Amino acid sequence: SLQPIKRALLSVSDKSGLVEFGKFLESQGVEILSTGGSAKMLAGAGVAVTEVASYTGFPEMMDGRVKTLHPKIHGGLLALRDDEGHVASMKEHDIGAIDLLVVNLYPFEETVEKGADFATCIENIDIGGPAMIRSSAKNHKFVTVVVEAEDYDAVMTSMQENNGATTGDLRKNLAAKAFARTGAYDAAISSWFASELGETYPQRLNLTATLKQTLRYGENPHQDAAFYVTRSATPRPGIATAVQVQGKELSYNNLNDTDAAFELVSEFAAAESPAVAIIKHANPCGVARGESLIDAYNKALRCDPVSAFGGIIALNQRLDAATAEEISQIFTEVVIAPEADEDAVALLGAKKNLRLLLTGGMADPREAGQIIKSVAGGYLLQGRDNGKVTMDDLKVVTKREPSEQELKDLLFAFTVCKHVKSNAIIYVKDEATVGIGAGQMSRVDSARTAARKSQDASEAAGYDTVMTEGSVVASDAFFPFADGLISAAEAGVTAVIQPGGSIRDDEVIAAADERGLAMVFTGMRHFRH
Ligand code: 93A
Repeated sequence: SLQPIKRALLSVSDKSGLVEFGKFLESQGVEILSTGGSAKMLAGAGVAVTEVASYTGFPEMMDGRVKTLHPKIHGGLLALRDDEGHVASMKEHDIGAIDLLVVNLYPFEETVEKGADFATCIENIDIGGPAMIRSSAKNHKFVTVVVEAEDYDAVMTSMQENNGATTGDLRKNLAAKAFARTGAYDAAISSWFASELGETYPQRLNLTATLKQTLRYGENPHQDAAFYVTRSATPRPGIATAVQVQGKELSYNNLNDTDAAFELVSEFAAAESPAVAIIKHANPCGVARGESLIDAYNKALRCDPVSAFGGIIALNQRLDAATAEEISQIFTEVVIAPEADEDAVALLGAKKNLRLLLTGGMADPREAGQIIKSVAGGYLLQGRDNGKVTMDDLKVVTKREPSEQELKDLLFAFTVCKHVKSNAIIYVKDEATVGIGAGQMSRVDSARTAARKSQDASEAAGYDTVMTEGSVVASDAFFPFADGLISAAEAGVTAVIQPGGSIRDDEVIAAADERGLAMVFTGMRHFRH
């Protein structure tokens, strides 16, 4: 049979709804125990409360570090009411049963998010609260535990319907929620510590995240899916920070592709020049820098307009009306940019199926971070690929030195490589991709695929020559044989960038020299699987 709640302990940092709930409990004849600030607020509103300090006979001490850590509290929460021994102990030590615990914790996460100093963060680690929450949740057979103001209603309803008691189902659900809260709280503390210690390499798995959106389905309609975002004082601008200005709900694939698009375009500093990336199935089908945003967009589109249909477009600068107008000429799923002009927003507003996302800023390509991938029975963890090859890293290995324009294009091509599924082969001319080979199981196939696609696009556009003619090529990892390089040479490239490091480097260099190509080694590869 259900026992009505007779004694409650209320100790909350987030005091919203506290007075109302306290008044309700009082009306039900519940004796209320409470800590410093919570007691003050209740008493101030005319609710009869007993201070925990007077109840235990121990004052709150050490700046509140010790307020509820007392056997009279924990005994009252943990005692099994149907166990003779427990009941005897309660009697012997004058411990009263506490049937309802209402605690929300010191705002540790918010304190970190605000960028507080180390000592302030430490002071905001709640010890007594989680201890009481865990005691109550363990003893949910008898105790109701509430860790969030939003659950006050459910408790009030249950008490009203059950003569002042709660149902076992509710207590069990609240207990599960309580352990989820203390678990997430400790995870937040541990990941904050890890970042304080400068652990950029993922020694620690951080899965602390909040549900942002339940998705209609995953990669396929028969898969469940959801979008979780991590908490951070300085969130990485991108898919998680983006505000959707218009358009229907984003799908799992949209989110994944939009992330890929924005991460890629973030490689290109907005201050240097406008850049645009067009993405399909998480791979780019066109990337370019331009004199203006619209110029960059048109250059990116030229690479593979067939694939760009229904694609996702990412921009590294504020979207203007002219570019928005140009974008709206073909069907596009998503446009993501740091900001947008009002008239650009209005223009895209006419396209009901197009989603416009604004991130509020660009992401730093050099920032450290974690990449988590699930495998059967576990997770694979690595630091994000924040490597970036610069002019200084390049080693010329051929007789011919690359020209200045070639060097610019080579670096551009290698940067794009980083965001293309391996094996990646990228042809570039005038800081625009002109051929992209992605995800083939052999490097030579990627080289050939890119060249063939470029040829198709060139023919369809009615160009006299294939776009790869006079371009440069990048390979995300070394050419294991000369064949990939020879295929690129046949497509008309004049210069090559690749990590180097194959046992057959000599053969590959000789093949480049024979054809008068310039080649540079980066010493760094950019696999992406
Ligand atoms: O400093 S504590 O870890 N030590 C405690 O014994 C303790 N008991 C409750 N923090 C403790 N609390 C927390 O105080 C609660 O979790 C709640 O967040 C807060 C409520 O304090 P007040 O009622 O004084 O505003």
